[in-house]
Amino acid sequence: MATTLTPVLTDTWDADRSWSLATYEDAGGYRGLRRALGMQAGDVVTMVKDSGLRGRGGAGFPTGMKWGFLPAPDGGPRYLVVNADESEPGTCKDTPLMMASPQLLIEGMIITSYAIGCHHAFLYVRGEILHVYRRLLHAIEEARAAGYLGTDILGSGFDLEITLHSGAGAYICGEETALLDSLEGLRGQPRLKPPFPAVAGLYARPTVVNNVESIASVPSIVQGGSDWFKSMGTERSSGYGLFSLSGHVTRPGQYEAPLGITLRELLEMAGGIREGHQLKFWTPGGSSTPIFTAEHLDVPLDYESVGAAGSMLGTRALQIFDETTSVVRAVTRWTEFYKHESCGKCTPCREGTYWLTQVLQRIEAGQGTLADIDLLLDLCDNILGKAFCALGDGATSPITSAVQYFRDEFVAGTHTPADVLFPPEHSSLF
Ligand code: L3W
Repeated sequence: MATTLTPVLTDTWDADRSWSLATYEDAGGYRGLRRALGMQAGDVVTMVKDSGLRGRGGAGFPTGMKWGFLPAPDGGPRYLVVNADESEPGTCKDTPLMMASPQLLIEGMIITSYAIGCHHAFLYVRGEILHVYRRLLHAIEEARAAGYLGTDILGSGFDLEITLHSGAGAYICGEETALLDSLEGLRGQPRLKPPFPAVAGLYARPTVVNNVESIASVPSIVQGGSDWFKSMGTERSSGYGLFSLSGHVTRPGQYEAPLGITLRELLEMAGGIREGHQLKFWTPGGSSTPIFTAEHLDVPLDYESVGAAGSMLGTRALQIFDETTSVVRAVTRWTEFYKHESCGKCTPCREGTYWLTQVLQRIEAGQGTLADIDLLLDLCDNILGKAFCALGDGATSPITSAVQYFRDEFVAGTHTPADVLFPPEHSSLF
């Protein structure tokens, strides 16, 4: 189930057997592919560039521009890798998309592969979601049987195979280069960039890595055209996207809407904060983005406006917390996650997330000191921008923003030790 203002990605989610090829074709599925196969590959890339589509996996990098970074063909293979390793706390859009409409993703993968000259695409799914893996496997088989995959697709002369790969349940494998290492059979750890995957990716060949929702947006862009896509959203954040509302909201779920919608508007569709309670804080884009408060209800949820207000649009995972939630507890829980998921490759992240967890657990237990709050901020300062990949940066975002907006709650978790209250040199005063 999804609520939608822009029925594209979620258009068929409520249909009977929405995941089947028959339902997808009845609703107009694979028309985008037919159109793309009649175009020059380069024109498909231009169309996606012109649409302004930006990566839906968190960073918002322009999708068509990324495709355009691939070097000129040299006769060797080039790959498309779809990142379906969705694991960021609160992020839960790609899983329902793949469950409800797997053919939309497959059609997007075929069009993208055609556009970039790839004949072997990979779909990397997180290990814990076996039901999604099964559904995708079935969908790939249905697509192949119908002539959408394999050799000479729809008589176009274009060949493509898709390999579905299950990860083993590591958050770091959502980082694109760790994902590539994992796909190659290595331990998933991030690689140094540059070179970016576009230049040297899977098996050191040019590779486009895109998020599920980005690729699922491609068929409608090819069908509707770039101007149609740009008619939604804002000037620099065009189109629509999935906004995932979770937590203390009356009707949690997926809301498809143009970028630039506000949380206030989304909450109206979602029945508001649960009855009798008020909004306390929320994440605009998963737990790796600085938290927002009730002050930010009217911030347009596009890349620029959220950035200007001090956070990131990220994955549009809107985790909503009411006044019954301890911000210290929430932040501690997120930090425990990052500590657990740190791959250990770099010292700032490996040691820093461990240390942050110790300090936060002390404060949560009411055993912290006032100096611990400065220590938290100092640790964050020593991780941000100094870790090997975005995991470390992300771990600091909820902490620094929570201290900024709710310092009192951190202070309440401290006790002032006796040697500070009664320093020995002042003992004669007492
Ligand atoms: C070629 C250049 N390619 C950049 C490509 C790059 C990548 C994309 C974005 O992190 C964020 C992170 C999370 N030549 C290029 C180039 N590229 N310059 O553009 O790159 P980057 O480094 O900006 O971001 P990233 O490392 O992909 C993603 C945030 O998303 N996030 C994500 C959460 C969700 C999950 C999950 O559930 N699996 O990760 C939430 O906020 O913190 O900042 O493709 O190669 N010159």
